[in-house]
Amino acid sequence: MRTFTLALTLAVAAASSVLAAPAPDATGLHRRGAGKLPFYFPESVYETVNEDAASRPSFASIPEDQAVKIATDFLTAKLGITADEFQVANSFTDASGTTHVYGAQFANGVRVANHQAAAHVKNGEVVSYSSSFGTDQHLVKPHIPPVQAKLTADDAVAKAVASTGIPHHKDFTTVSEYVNTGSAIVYAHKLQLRDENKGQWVQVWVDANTGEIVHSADFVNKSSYKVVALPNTSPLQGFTTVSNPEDATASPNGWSTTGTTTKGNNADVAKRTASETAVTYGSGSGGVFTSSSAPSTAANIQASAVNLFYIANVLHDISYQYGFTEKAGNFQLSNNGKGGKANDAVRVSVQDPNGTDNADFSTPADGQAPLMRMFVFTATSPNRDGGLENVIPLHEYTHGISNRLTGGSATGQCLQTTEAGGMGEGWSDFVGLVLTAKSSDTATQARVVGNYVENNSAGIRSYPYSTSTSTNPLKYSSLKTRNEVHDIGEVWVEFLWEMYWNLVTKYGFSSNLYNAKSTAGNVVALQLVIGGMMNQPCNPTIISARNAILTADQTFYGGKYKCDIWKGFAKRGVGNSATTTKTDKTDLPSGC
Ligand SMILES: *[C@@H]1O[C@H](CO)[C@@H](O)[C@H](O)[C@H]1NC(C)=O
Ligand SMILES: *[C@@H]1O[C@H](CO)[C@@H](O)[C@H](O)[C@H]1NC(C)=O
Ligand SMILES: *[C@@H]1O[C@H](CO)[C@@H](O)[C@H](O)[C@H]1NC(C)=O
Ligand SMILES: [Ca+2]
Ligand SMILES: [Zn+2]
Repeated sequence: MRTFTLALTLAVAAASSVLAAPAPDATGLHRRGAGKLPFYFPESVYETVNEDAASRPSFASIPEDQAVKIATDFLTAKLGITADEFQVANSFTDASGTTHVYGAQFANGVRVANHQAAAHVKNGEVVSYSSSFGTDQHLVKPHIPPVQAKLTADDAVAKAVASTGIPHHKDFTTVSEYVNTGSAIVYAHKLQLRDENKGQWVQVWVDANTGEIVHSADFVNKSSYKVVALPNTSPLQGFTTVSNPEDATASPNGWSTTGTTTKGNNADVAKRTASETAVTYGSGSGGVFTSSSAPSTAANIQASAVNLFYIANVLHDISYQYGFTEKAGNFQLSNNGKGGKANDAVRVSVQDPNGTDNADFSTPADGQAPLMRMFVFTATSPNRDGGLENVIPLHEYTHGISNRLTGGSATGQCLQTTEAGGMGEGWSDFVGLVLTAKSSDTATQARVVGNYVENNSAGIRSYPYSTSTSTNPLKYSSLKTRNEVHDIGEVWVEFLWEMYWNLVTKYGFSSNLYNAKSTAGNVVALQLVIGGMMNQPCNPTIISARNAILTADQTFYGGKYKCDIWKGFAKRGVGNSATTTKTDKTDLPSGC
């Protein structure tokens, strides 16, 4: 395991700990829906028909097609429609033996989009049903207009794009449907609009005769989290409510499974027992933190759980853009059919009872869930919670990324030598720094980690990170006397930090880290570092890890940043003629 402040050398599947930092600005983090498009859905009814059938165990379950027939006969009779006015869209049988049958009303062979109905069959009997187009008592047969369109599907697309400003999502083929608008049934073209960068994805029904949008469905789930919003680092900068922070590509089903707890596809964040059994999840979108009360108060556990859920998910979503995907071995409960091994969402232990003044992260191979343990820090009174200083959980999660990417995700054993483990600590601090960087930062500014939990402006490393050699004098030869992984990591960060600033100075800074294709220096630096992890050998040395970054520059950018990388490393002694003996060499290769 790697820890945040201490050198723990626990065996097993390489755990790691540390500090980390926040993320992108509002543009990158805030996802919104598609505004106020029309939406109408008739009031739905739900009725239990047969409680006895529901509660009886299912003995010999009948074939599913037979259950579907029972459901369909029931619904058509109940709703007063003919067999060809109802079509089943999907059905399945659950573990209790109940067959769920879903469909919609059809008229003139065309689906009425918001006239849905379902029936649920167990032991050959309908146990309950629902519908959104009336019951036998009050079904009003609406006037159905003919299948007639003045506008083509392409016309409808053009009109919808023009009126919403959202591009057409061509993966979805336009179909014709009726839609109940509340005042009439309208014949419409159904199509999708999507802007991945803005997190917008809507389905709209365009009146096939007037071109007006008459109905819509927003596929983007709404959520909000009260957190220490990246790029802020700790509660000293306050809490902010971030809305819809999910990235639609990395987390197509959102972050929270139910929208009510800190449990989802990417992370499972809870207060746990010493044996790591989840006891209390964070809930809703709340988040309270008062520094005058102990971290263990319920409100503070809630604040920490929500913040940790946010950080774990942000880093999941950002690292995804740079290549830490399902196939590369990332941490997800379900991989949505995109390859890799699933069932390994990050488990986070909020205010873990088994330690203090630290944090750690254990990374088994792909397919086995890692564990991030966050401890309370005891330097202050009241104590402080490491889960609220963003660089700490960012640092920890990055141990997971570096362990899974180095040498392939199937191993979990490729950062085990002291030098490789030291770089593991370094990558974790580096990602923390990158995600908490602000556009106003400067190269020579002192960046510290752990200042909040320790209530010490110097932080917990031996020097602040900076390109100034007086603020931070570390160089390659410093490793002749540094043998502890965090001490080694500090030196590695300095090499990366010099490279980062060469790139930011020359190519600028973007506060949107979600666009990995950006040419901004900070985005390029993050891609080079994550790309380097994919290339480097199992248990790399500093020389081979640097060379793997140079290879990433070749593969991603055709070698464009070669000299910016070399100059960064050479300034701190890892120049062209440097060897594993750790003697400083500041020379550059020819062409730089
Ligand atoms: C929205 O949330 C619901 C319930 O949490 C989930 O079933 C659905 O898949 C989510 N959809 C998207 C697009 O995130
Ligand atoms: C966790 O704490 C329990 C008692 O609080 C102790 O027995 C156990 O050894 C600890 N485990 C670890 C991994 O520190
Ligand atoms: C942090 O340190 C300052 C001065 O060093 C001290 O006044 C303050 O009480 C400390 N805060 C906490 C929460 O311990
Ligand atoms: Ca996985
Ligand atoms: Zn660490």
